[in-house]
Amino acid sequence: MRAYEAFGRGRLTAIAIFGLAVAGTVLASCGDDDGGQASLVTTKTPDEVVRVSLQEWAVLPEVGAAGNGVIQFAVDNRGTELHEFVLLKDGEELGEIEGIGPGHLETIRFELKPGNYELACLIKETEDNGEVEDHYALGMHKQFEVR
Ligand SMILES: [Cu+2]
Repeated sequence: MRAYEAFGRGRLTAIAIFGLAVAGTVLASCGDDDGGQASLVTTKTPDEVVRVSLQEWAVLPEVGAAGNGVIQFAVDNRGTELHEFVLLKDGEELGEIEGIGPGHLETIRFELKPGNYELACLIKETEDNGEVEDHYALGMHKQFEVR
């Protein structure tokens, strides 16, 4: 009986901890005023503009860091292949410009908090010979700091 009670309490404790963890997660995401990740893309007036060149096989921002706030990335494909521009944080995609053709310049704005981000091209193409060309693995990614 005693053992059973102990087990019962243990389970309740486990449930309570789980409940707190869930509540904590919910509070954390509610407390983050940006809400969902998609809302990091904005149409607000930029505080800063960062030019980024794409080429085979590199993502080359003209600066490695920017101040927090609204940052506009002006992305220029100087390569000969189709590329894209993706902003990542901890491996999660925060937004992207898909399919930027060679010679094209496109822009995207994000409202960003301080932290370490990554600029990348995530295109994976299967060549005629069956080989997969993975732009990220070939080197198309670069750390970017928001201060
Ligand atoms: Cu690419």
